[in-house]
Amino acid sequence: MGMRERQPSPSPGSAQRVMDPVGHVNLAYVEPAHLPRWLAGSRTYPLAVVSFGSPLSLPVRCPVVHLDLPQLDGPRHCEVWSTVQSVRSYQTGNFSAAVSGDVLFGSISMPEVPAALLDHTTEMAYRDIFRQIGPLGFTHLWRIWNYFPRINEEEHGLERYRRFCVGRHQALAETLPDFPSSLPAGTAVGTRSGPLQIYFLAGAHPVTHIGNPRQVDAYNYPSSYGPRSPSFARATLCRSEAAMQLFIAGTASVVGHESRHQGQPDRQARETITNLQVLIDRAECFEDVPQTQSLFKIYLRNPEHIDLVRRTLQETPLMRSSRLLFLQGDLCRKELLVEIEGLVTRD
Ligand code: 3EB
Repeated sequence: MGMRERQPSPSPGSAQRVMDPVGHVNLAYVEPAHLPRWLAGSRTYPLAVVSFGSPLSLPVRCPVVHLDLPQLDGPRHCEVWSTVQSVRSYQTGNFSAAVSGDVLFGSISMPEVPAALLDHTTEMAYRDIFRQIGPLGFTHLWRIWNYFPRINEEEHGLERYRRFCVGRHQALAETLPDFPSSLPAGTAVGTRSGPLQIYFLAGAHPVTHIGNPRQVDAYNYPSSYGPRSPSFARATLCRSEAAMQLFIAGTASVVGHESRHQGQPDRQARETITNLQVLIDRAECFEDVPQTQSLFKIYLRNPEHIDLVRRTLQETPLMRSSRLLFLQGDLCRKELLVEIEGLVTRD
C-alpha cells in the first residue's frame, strides 16, 4: 500500500529562507494566473491549493482541491496554503497529502455510491484519514473542512447533514484519544455537486482547541439537532516560536445552541461577527503580539444576500481589515443564511 511520493517542489531562493519563521502555515487568496509569481514573491512552497467553482488546472505539484462553491465576488481567487520549509507531496488512491516541517495538509475525496448512506461514507472517509496520517506521524488533527452536496436533503428519513454527523462521530469517538476535547475546529458546508470532500491540517504535536462562551460546544448540542452531535471545536490555537495562529471554525448566528435571526441575513451576519470577536478576544488572552493578518471565508446560502452582508461586515473594524472571500454554499441548518470561518495570524 505504498504511497507514491512526488518530486519535492522547486525551491527558488531557499538561501533567503533561514530568517523566516517556521512552524506555521501561510494562507492567502490568490488569483490563479498570479500563482507562480505570488509563490516566487512570497518565497514559500505550496502546500495545497483549494479552488472554488468550476475546476481549473493549476501549475502546482501539491494537493489541489476543487470545491463546487461558486465565488460571489470579484475576480476568481484560490485559497493557497504555503510554508517556508520544503514540501513533500504524497498521493494514493483518493487521498493526497503534503508534509512540511511539523504540519501535514491532507485531502480525501469519497464518491457516494447508491448503496451506501452518507453516514457510512463519512465514517469510511474518516477512518481512511487516520489510516493515512498515522504512519506518517501526524496524528493530531488541527483543523478540518467537510464538503458534500445536498446537505439539507433527507436520505432515508434523516437529513444528510445529520447522517454526516453520525458517521463522523462514530469514527472520531473511536479513534481520537481525548474525544471530544481533542476535536479540531471544523467547517461543514454544502456544495452544488461533487463527492464527499474532506481536507485538513494535522500536526506532529497537539494544539489547543477552544470553545466559545456564547455558544454551547457543538459536541454537546442536544439530540434535537440530530442523533449524534457535530464533532468540532469552535477554534484551534496553534502556537510556534514565531507566530500564533487561530483557526476559527465555521461560525454562524448561533447563540447557546439556537439559531438566531431567522430570515434576516444582516442580523445573522452581525451575530456571527460577535461570535467571532469573542473567540478572537479569548485567544488573545494567550498571547500578546502586535502584527495581525486575518482572512475569512464567508459562505452565503443565497447569492442575492451578498450586497447586504458585505455592507454589514464593513461596519466592523475586524472585517474591514481582513481579506474576505464570498462563496455560495448551503449551511447545515436550513435557517442559517451566513457562515464565516477564518484564520487569524499574529507574528
Ligand atoms: C453551528 O454552529 C453551525 O458540523 O462541522 C459550523 C461549523 C457548523 C462546523 C460541522 C457545523 C460544523 O453549529 C454549523
